[in-house]
Amino acid sequence: MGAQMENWHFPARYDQSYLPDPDSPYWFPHRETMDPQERDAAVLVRLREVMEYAYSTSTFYRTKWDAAGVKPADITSFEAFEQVPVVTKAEMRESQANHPPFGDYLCCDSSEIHHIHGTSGTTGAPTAFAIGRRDWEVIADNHARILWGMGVRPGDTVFVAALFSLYLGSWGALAGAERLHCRVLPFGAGAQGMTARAVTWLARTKPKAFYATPSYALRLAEVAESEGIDPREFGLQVMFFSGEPGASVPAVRKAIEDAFGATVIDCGTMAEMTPFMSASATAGTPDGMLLWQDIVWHEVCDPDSFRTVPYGSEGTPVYTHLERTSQPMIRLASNDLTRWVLEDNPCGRTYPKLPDGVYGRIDDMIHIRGENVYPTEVDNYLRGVSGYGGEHQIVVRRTGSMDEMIVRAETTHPAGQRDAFERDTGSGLQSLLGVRVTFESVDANTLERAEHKSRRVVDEREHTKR
Ligand code: 8LQ
Repeated sequence: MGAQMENWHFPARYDQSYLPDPDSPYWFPHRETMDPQERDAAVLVRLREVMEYAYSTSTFYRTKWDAAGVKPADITSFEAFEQVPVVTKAEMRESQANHPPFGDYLCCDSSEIHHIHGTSGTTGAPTAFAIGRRDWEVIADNHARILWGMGVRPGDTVFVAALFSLYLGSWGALAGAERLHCRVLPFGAGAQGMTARAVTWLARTKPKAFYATPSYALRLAEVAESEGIDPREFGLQVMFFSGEPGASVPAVRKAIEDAFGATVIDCGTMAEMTPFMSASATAGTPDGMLLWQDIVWHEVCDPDSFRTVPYGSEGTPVYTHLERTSQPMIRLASNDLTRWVLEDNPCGRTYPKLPDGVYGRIDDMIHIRGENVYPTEVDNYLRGVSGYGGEHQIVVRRTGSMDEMIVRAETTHPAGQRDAFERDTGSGLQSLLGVRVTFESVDANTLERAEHKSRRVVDEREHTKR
């Protein structure tokens, strides 16, 4: 069974010169279209191998699993695998504080490390990611394969418009596009005046594919339009996004499609999980995200028990590397929210799918007066309102003993003519969310635009507690 799966080895080995038949929609036809139960059976054997590797090479996993009474050799069923305790970000931070800089879950020799990346550290101590040289090649292969699935082909120009620094998104997209023998334009993002220059370069090079965060694509469209350039003139065909919800938020997706005239593809798990594109839509199944289960094992779990929920249900993604030998993540808890299904995909791949993408983080969900509000719901709603100026902010504060939610949105309506907009949008939001909303409008182009991931929620209740 495993033997038929193309290049199915641990540690992974891929022929660096391989390219599929140009007419094939699949990079690895068998792996991508095989009976999912057969694939899962091969993955189960692999999970044991990865766990044996991690147990024998890292104190972190040995200590954690010994304490939980888990032995890699006992993982003979998915039920057994679901008993493996999840890894949390807090544990990784602690491991790195005690064993700097990479933690005691670094499973390869430090001479093997090829790239160091990390979290930005804006919300706490940064975490360092160490990626081995061989792992980097394998990541590039995986991403090339997924890009092929999106319809990107050798010789296509791929424009990468995300930060080239600690952030793994841009580097991972670059590695995949290079392995696919594309022409890559590693443009970057984030420097002064860079968005206007991106407009010039896009108009000049007319790339086929484009990678960024969804909020940055909307920002770019605004800048192009302010310079009198229709973003459709860039001729982009495939725009793939990761880093935050957006590409699967219907109104955001439509805004990007309308602005650029391109197919929007959602992808991305977590930086720790690089190859992070293992959850990704395809040209033939452009909506939602497919879970490429032979690259990373994706589970959608109950957030308390961390047992998988049935297909059709909501839960939190838990991820396991099947090919990483440096810092392999085995049951990494994401704290995100999603829903998964297993149904026939138009592209013919037999992977499960997240039909609505990843729609929020458990800790970003606003709990207010007994209701749960997803910031993406507000975004989706506002984008459908005529006269919306393109950006907004959600402020949650405590006044006396009551929590109050203020939504401040930009509008293109001139001052003095906003009453109907404010009244209708405020009451529309209120009935959608089921909580009282104080709605305010401000001039268009006055709220800050994200050059990277957007941060629209200001929860002032956190500050009052301190
Ligand atoms: N996150 C990332 N991708 C997302 C998506 N497509 N939809 C919804 N939320 C998404 C390097 C890649 O871009 C992955 C990445 O952004 O890694 P980070 O910086 O570690 O952030 C991971 C978090 O971004 C996830 O847990 C999601 O909340 C969000």
